[in-house]
Amino acid sequence: MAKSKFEYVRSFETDDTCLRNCYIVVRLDGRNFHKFAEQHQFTKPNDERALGLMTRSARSVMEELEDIVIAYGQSDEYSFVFKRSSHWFKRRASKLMTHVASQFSSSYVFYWKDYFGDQELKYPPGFDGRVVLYPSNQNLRDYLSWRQADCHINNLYNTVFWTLVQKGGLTTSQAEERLRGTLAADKNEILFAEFNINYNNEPLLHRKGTALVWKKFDETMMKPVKRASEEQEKEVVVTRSRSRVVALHCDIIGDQFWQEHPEILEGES
Ligand code: DGT
Ligand code: MG
Ligand code: MG
Ligand code: MG
Ligand code: MG
Repeated sequence: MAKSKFEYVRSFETDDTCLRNCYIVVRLDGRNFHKFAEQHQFTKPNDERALGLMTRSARSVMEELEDIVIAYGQSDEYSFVFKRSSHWFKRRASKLMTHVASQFSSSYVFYWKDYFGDQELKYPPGFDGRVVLYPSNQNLRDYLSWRQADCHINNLYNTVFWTLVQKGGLTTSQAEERLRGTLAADKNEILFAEFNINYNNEPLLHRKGTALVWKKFDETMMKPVKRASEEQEKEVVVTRSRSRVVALHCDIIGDQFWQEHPEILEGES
């Protein structure tokens, strides 16, 4: 086919192929969710509806796109890990990132009513995205550990902060002042000594965030089969192996999670 004289503009496109043998991580984060949470009356510090909708949207990303082996989410962010051998969209960073971001955003709006019922969605939310490559299994585990540690640090702070305000009657600036310079042990102590709250009994969803992984299961169904030797069709039981996305609220920093889910990490040669 003859090329038009405009064809040369194609050469302005830059190559953004992700390096081979690396896990590709796409992390999304809600744009200005400080305001979004306020405008939609999210409960503080954790809104079950908002967290549920984030995870529903992430599930849609995993089910609709290829090669995502694990996703991890907390607050207004979700990280998606593509397997290191993925060839989806020729590993082009912009394709992967924009597919994740747009599938997630449209799902967030699409499933809004399932979590917020009649409460109106006041304006279209947006999510930023970035791509990071991790060459080793250890790097990838450290990345996910970093996000889960962030979840823990923020949730502990927010739990004490809002307890001081909601139950302790402090103003937000008094609570901020009270917590300045405190360590994790101090925060645990405030909760326990003053409010009889054992932080370790707070919901795992809030303390650990959400990991989405694929779980295999056997599906059995009846299938009509007609053998040559027989006149009539017969129903036989067939079993096939399928996978579904499951949500876990557990520690992903230690070894146990990775021993229980050996299919996530690929061997290193
Ligand atoms: P950004 O990401 O730079 O556009 O700005 P933000 O405002 O999204 O900041 P970010 O992502 O660092 O912090 C997340 C915000 O989302 C934070 O202000 C609290 C809010 N948020 C997330 N989850 C919840 C929730 O369950 N309840 C409430 N009340 N707020 C939440
Ligand atoms: Mg941010
Ligand atoms: Mg944000
Ligand atoms: Mg955030
Ligand atoms: Mg197209």
